[in-house]
Amino acid sequence: MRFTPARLAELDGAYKILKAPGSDAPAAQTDPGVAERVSGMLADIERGGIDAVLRYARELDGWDRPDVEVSRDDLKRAGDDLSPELRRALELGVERTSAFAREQRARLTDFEVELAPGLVAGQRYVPVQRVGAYLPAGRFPLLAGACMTVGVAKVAGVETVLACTPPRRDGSADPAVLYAAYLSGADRVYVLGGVQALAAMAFGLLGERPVDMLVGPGNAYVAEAKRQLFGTVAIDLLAGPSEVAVLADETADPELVAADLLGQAEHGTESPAALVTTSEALGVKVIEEVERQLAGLATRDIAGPAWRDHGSVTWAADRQTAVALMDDLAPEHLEIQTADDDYYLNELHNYGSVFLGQWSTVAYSDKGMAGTNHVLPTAGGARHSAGLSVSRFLKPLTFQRASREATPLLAEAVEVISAYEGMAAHGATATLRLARYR
Ligand code: HSO
Ligand code: ZN
Repeated sequence: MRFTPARLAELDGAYKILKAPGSDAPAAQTDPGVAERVSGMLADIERGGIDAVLRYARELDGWDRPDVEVSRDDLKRAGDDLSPELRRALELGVERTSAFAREQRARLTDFEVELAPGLVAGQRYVPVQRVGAYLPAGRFPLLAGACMTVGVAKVAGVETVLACTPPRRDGSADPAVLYAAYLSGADRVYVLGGVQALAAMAFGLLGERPVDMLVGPGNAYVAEAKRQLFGTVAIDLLAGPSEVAVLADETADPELVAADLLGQAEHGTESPAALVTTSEALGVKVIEEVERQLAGLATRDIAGPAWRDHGSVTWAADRQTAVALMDDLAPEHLEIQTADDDYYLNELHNYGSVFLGQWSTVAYSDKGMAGTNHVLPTAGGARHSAGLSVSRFLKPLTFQRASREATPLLAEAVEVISAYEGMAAHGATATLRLARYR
C-alpha cells in the first residue's frame, strides 16, 4: 500500500509526507521459491492422491492419524471447551454476517425482459454447487473467518461447503475455529493445512467430489496454491497482508486513530497502515500517540516493525487531495473520521470496506460483529475488485427464448453477419429457421 510515483507527481506541492515507510520494499512480494515449492506439491498430490496429502500433513504438520475429518459430534463438542461468552460471541458473528448476506441475496433479483416482439432474455442467479473454505490458524486463529466464507456460501445456497483448518503444534485443531465452522453450516470439516488442504479439496481427495471454488485467506503458500489452482477451480481473491488506512481531519481523536492503525498493523510485520489527514497537527499527534501505545502493546513485536517499515502519515492540503491520495492507496480497510464523512463516502472510489465515523472501527467487522465481510482485496486490488460477498457464490446465468414470430428479427441479421465472417454453418442455423417460418 504505497502511493504511486505518478500520482504523487500530479499532486506536486499539495501534500507532505510526515512519516514515510521505513522500508523501500512494498509489503510482501511472492518469493519465486514459494511458487516452485507449491507447484511441486500440487503435481505430487494430483498424482499421489490422498496418500500424498497425508504424507505432507505428516511431514509439515506432524499429523499422525489415518483420517483428517472431524465428526459432527466432535464439532458440536468443540463448543463445550469454550467459555459461554465466546460461544455467544461466535453465534452473534454468524447471525449478523448471515443476516447481512441474506439482505444482499434478496437484492439480487432474477428477471426477464422482452427485448423485441417474441424475444425474451433473462437472468437467474444460480449458486456454485461446491465450495472449499480455508480457515487459517497461524499465530492468531481468526475466528470470524468461517462466518465470512462458509456462512455466506451457505446463505447463497451452496449445496456442499467443505472446510479445512490446520492442526496446531500439539496436533489438535483450534476448538473455537471448529465450532465457528460448525455454527456457520460447514457440511464437512477437516484438520488439514496449507497447500495439501487446498489441493485435496480441489482434486476431490476427501471422499467428496472436487470443489468448484476455493475461498478464504492464508499465508503465502496458501495464496500461491490458490493462484495456481485458479482455472481448475474459481477463487475468491488473492489476499496479501492485511491493511488499514485512516482519512482524518482536525476533528478526529488522535488516540482512536493511532489505536486503529495499530489494530491492523498487529496482523503481521508486513501489514501496512496509513494515515492521510488534512490536519498536520493531527498527523503529528498521531505519530506520537502510535509510539506511546506501542510501548504498552502486548503484540508490539509485530505491530512495531509493521508500523516502522510499512506505516505512513501524509498531510493533504485539501479534501480533494486527500481523496486523490486515498484512491491511489486503494486500502483494504478504510476509516473516515472527519467533520463531513459523507463527502468522502461520495467521492472515494477505491477501498475494500469503509468505516464511517469515530464510533466505527475495523475490528468490529474483522470479528464478524458489523455484518460485513472481512475477506477483502489487498495490495491495490480494491482499484478493480470488491471483497467476498454473497454474490461471489452466485452465477448470474442468462437465458433466452425466441418465438416463431421473432424469427425474421433474429435470423436475417445473423445471416448477414455470418456471411461476412465466412461462417457458413452459423448462417445455416438461421436460414433453416427462416425457411420454416415462411
Ligand atoms: N483484518 C483481517 C481479518 C481479521 N482480522 C479477523 C482480525 N480478525 C482481514 O480482513
Ligand atoms: Zn484484522
